[in-house]
Amino acid sequence: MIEQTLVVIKPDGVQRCLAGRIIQRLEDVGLKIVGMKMVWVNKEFTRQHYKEHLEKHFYPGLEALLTVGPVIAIVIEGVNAIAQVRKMVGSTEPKSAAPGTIRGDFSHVTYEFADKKGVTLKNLIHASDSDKNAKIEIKLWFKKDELHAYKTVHDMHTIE
Ligand code: IDP
Ligand code: MG
Repeated sequence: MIEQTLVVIKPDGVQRCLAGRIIQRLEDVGLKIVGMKMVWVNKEFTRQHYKEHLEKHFYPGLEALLTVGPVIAIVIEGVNAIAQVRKMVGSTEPKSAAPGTIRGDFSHVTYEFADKKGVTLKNLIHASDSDKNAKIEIKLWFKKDELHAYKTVHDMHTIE
């Protein structure tokens, strides 16, 4: 039940100076940051992270976006954290992401617009989509000693 999930604030989120507001939302629901760092990833790393999308038409744009500037990688822990964070992130396409979600509140572009311009959809944030992928992605982005176990004030109201 207590899960860990990987969140990456992509370069568009970092460059729009939305990192603080995005992290605030995750903290506000009582989720815990157990690892966090700023990294500027290269193409090889991006290929590993987005392995499942390598053959997709949007991959070149996705690689270009992820490597254009530093990202903030975060490991978030909490009850059903994987689904909880995906819910807060919202749908992949900003146009369809519900108001109240991170993508719905801070972005608005469409698949059609991105594909016509030959760029990737700028939707601010990545979040692991399954238990299996969360484990693989956390291992890819973080060393064991970069993750921390500690208590927050939320713990007594949620897990204890
Ligand atoms: P997710 O980020 O919601 O998990 P995925 O399907 O895993 O969505 O796609 C990874 C990223 O690739 C998306 O967040 C978005 O930035 C980009 N992307 C996905 N589909 C398209 C598309 O059809 N056109 C352009 N970019 C896309
Ligand atoms: Mg995905």
